[in-house]
Amino acid sequence: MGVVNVTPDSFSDGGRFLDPAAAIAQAHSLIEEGADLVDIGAESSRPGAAAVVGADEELRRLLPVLQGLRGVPVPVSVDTIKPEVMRAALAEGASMINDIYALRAPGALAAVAAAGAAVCLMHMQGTPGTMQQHPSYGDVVAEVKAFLSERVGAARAAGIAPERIVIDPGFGFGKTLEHNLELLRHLREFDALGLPLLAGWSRKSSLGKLTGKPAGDRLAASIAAALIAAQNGARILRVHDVAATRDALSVLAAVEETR
Ligand code: HH2
Repeated sequence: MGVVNVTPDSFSDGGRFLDPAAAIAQAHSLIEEGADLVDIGAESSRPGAAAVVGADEELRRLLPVLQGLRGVPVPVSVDTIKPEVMRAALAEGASMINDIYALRAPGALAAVAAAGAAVCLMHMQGTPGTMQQHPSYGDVVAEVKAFLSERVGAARAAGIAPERIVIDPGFGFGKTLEHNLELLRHLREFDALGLPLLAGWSRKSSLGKLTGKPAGDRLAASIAAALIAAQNGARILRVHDVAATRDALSVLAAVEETR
């Protein structure tokens, strides 16, 4: 999954793709690099993100990009927490909603169910504004798993078919470096939920803590994390650097084929 942020303030690519033409071009490059789907976001969820963007502004950023991507050969996912944005994006050709709130906003379950769309349900403790202040768990793996299991139940009860659901432990969302590492180590335990797992480590601050490098210099660390996630069962990797991640995955695939 290649990421394009149509935002002024995303932590790693903020401002680069705010212009719709630049965002569309970036999505095309990621597809050429081998992305199997693209994820378009128009509201930053970076830790400490202050102002919540209104639905009008989010749609103003998003819709021209979705219009420009009509007919691309891969599914387009939209990273949003707002039901009205979900409905408009799905009407504009998106086929998946990537929701860091896991469809907890009133009306979100119905918006996805009504369109027959796919969804990624992600775990987050708290909200982006405050989530990194005091992340706290008894057993992070068990708690994230229980949350996702509850959200999958809610999605299924709302009429979303299991074939359309992806789960994500939400690396960096209300989690310390240790929590993120613990989840990565125990990713296989999420197999018990019987759904494809998405992992997003690309350029995240935990990698900055491990390497001492700023977001723009975390490619090697991002690939290492992506590869470990893939080895531990992740089926979708949400990344900014598609070509390099693909190269790493082709080595892993070759090794696994001969096992
Ligand atoms: N991470 C980010 C945003 N959306 N969605 C899922 N499902 N999983 C993730 O790990 C995830 C996500 C944060 O990264 P980015 O989009 O690059 O930054 P920002 O939120 O600042 O736009």
